[in-house]
Amino acid sequence: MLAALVSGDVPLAYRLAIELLAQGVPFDDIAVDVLAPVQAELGRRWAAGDLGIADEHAASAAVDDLLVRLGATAESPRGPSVVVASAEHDAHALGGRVVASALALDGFRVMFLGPSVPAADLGDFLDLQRPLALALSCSMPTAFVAAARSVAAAHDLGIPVVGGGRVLATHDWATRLGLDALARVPGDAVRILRAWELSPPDRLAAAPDPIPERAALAHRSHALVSAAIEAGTTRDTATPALAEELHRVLQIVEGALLVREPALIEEYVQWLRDTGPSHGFALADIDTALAALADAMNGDLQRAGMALRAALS
Ligand code: B12
Repeated sequence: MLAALVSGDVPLAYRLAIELLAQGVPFDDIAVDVLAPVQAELGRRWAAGDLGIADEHAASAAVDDLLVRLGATAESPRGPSVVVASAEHDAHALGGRVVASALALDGFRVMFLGPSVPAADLGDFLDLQRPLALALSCSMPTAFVAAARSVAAAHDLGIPVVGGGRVLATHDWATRLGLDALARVPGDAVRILRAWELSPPDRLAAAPDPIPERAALAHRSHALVSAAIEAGTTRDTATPALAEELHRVLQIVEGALLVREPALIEEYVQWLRDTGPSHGFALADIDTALAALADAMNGDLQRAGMALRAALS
């Protein structure tokens, strides 16, 4: 399957998947035991610098194509409609696509919006479509703040939200993001949504308390990143990519404060240190830039700066 997907041989991957389904292997098992490890292997190769972004995009597009084909084998939908989307700032779409296909195969009418959907636009779409529920995918803590905004947009319309995805499955973030339910695998989402079809949640979950740093982070993030970059990058070619990473670090800091979990910052910094050198950043540049970023977070952002500094030691 890995060889077929990396080389873009979707028809072969499709035949293999159809064969598994015909042998009675549940769709969930194919997604969890076959496609997720394939993608994890791609991730490992990318992190080690052995696979370029274009190779990863090609393989992800092949997986996406495969999932669409599998979802299209469903009969005409009989069930209620469900909107599936990834939160804004989350470019990962395949988890949502798996859920969309699983729901379609179970008879739901699925509207799949793909990656990085801004909460306001999501709200407009939900208002027009009035689905049974929103299934929200979140792969990275960079998208936590946006995910909470997406949940709020659905709740404003009285629409419940089931969440899932790589980062949500690791801890019980559900209550801290205001989700009405958390599903670890697509099959769980199918069961939860079937239960909501019969009896929607009595009360929607409470939203997390907004963090006081929100406005200052929104206004100052560009200036903060510029200050951190000026503090010392030795290779100009790496600057735009490093700036992008620093913006993500700020999103992580904001997300970590929202869900009250400082360890998220440390994990992400470690990830950056581990993978940066194989993507053109000198380790020393990363550390200098992160320390400068933490130093620049003064005034209204003192608490956020302290959280980042603590993660650097
Ligand atoms: C493909 C990929 C990408 C592609 C995504 C393409 C696409 N069309 O989706 C691209 C290139 C865009 C990408 C970008 C980035 N990525 Co990426 N990516 C991956 C990779 C290799 C595979 C993800 C995937 O598709 N998995 C397969 C799907 C099917 O699995 P899944 O998403 O977990 O979904 C399953 C469950 O979680 C669940 N599920 C998912 N959603 C939902 C929703 C509901 C409602 C339910 C019920 C269930 C559910 O069901 C699915 C089936 O079991 C992972 C590595 C990995 N091990 O996962 C890294 C990974 C997630 N990426 C990572 C990173 C860091 C990034 C970048 C920051 C890299 C960069 N510096 O640019 C950017 C972030 C961009 C952004 N703004 O979000 C890290 C995250 C590390 C961390 N600590 O958070 C990972 C883990 C790679 C790594 N090991 O370093 N990435």
